[in-house]
Amino acid sequence: MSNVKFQMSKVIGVSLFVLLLVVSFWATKTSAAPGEIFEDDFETGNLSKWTSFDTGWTTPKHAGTAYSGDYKAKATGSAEVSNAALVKNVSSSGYENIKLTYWWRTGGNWEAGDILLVEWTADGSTWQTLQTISDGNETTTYTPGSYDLGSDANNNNLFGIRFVATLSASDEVFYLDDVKVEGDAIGGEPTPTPTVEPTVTPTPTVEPTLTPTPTPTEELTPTPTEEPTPTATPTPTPPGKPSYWQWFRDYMRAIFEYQREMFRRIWG
Ligand SMILES: [Ca+2]
Ligand SMILES: [Ca+2]
Ligand SMILES: [Ca+2]
Repeated sequence: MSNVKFQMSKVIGVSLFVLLLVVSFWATKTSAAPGEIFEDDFETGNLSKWTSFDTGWTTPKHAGTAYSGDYKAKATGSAEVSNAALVKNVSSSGYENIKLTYWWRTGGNWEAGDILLVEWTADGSTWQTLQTISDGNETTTYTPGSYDLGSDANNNNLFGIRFVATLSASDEVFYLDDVKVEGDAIGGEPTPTPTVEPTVTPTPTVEPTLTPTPTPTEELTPTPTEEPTPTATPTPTPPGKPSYWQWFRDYMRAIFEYQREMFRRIWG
């Protein structure tokens, strides 16, 4: 019994230890993404994270046409959708090696003049093109876009990105999901590393607290159960046989004495 208890507490101790390891590993993973300057997976169901967006840009819910989750940004063609921009001005101050990533696909048959431009700015007004999607580049498979921007993008509070659509008909669409702007913190990445280590170090505190507890339970439980059981067996003393009556009397007395002794031991 007590050995089982001891084994149980060992198991609990080990699982707590493993849990702590997992938690601290998870903490490492989450804090290890320090360079995120901007991200939108559009799961808010709106474009509120963006600086501005022109007519044609929406976030309809439909998991089948999203890259992640249920939502993506969508540009739907119409007569008004000419240079329709989805813009994000975001300061990259404190970061270098700026990188823009996103996932995109198209819908419908684009023609000459249907176009989508992916651009970025270092001064807030001059835009440089990173990618041009036009007639012939249509794909219904989500495709990654990934661009390392120049040093002008570093540590810059005028930094911005935009997606500009010119699509003439309602069946000509562009889907955008999981947009991310990342960079390296200027002056190294010491910030995530110390946060990890303290979380791991407290783990030994679990082991000592658990190991001493089973020892007293082992000693105490068996002691009371052992004592009464053996004492009952030795007492019965069979009587001798002088004459018949004498023997009978002695025999009855012996039984009586035996019972009295037994009662005394059990109840009193
Ligand atoms: Ca999404
Ligand atoms: Ca086409
Ligand atoms: Ca068209």
